[in-house]
Amino acid sequence: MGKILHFNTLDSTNTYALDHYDVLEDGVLVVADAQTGGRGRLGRKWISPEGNVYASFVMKALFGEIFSATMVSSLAVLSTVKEIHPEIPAFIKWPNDIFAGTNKLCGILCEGVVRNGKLSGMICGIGINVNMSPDQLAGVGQPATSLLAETGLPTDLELFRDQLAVYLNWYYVIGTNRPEELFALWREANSIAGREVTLVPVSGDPVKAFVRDIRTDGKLIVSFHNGTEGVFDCGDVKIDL
Ligand code: BT5
Repeated sequence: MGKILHFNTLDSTNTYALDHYDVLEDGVLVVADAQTGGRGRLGRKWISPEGNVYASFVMKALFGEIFSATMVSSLAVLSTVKEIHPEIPAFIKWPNDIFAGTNKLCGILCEGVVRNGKLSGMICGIGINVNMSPDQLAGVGQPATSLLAETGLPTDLELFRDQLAVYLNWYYVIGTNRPEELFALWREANSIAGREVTLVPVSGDPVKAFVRDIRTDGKLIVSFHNGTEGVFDCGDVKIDL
């Protein structure tokens, strides 16, 4: 079973884990019942009321590409959701989300820890909407869902966090021993290869493309409608249905 360090409220579990990295054990999961300053990517906010899972996984071993840390986290979330609620149509939505259907269920923010000018480890922050009500979800600002909204049933947070910690350590061990196997599992769980998508870069206009494959560093190999090819790694993707 994975080790868990529990708090009632933190500003952000990622900030706590980054600030206390040197004294935290490898493989520990820092969890909070609520966050007052939950963070997304690129300075965005993560809405963090009580009732959900907010967790940061401490990885001191580096393996494969940097993106491997995100692979560990997204596979662990997907396995936990599928084990507790197999009926939910959850999937990994490139690059760092778990979706159910067309709605965001979970966001992941992996941050590097630098010591003496070198990457020393990774902190992977995971926010999963568990018992968030439809009213609360409406305030998120983009299509979002929760385990409660999907199933109509409340989920035991402690059970979910315990299972998540087990799966995180499970995929962490696979990644450190056999990074190519971790990548194969992640690639398979990712529904994006072979799909028509709209690439939404961080700056610039959205553009339609076909995803040919995913590289081991997590970047997408795409072809555009004018016949050219490219690599996409910076921004979001909308899957064209
Ligand atoms: C993410 O960012 O999806 C990464 C979120 C990581 C949150 C975890 S919670 C534990 C740990 N501690 C932290 O402080 N952070 C991590 P991004 O792809 O940038 O998505 C952010 C966008 O998602 C926001 O701009 C909103 O549109 C939307 N959003 C905010 N809160 C949400 C929620 N609870 N559920 C679904 N979408 C949300």
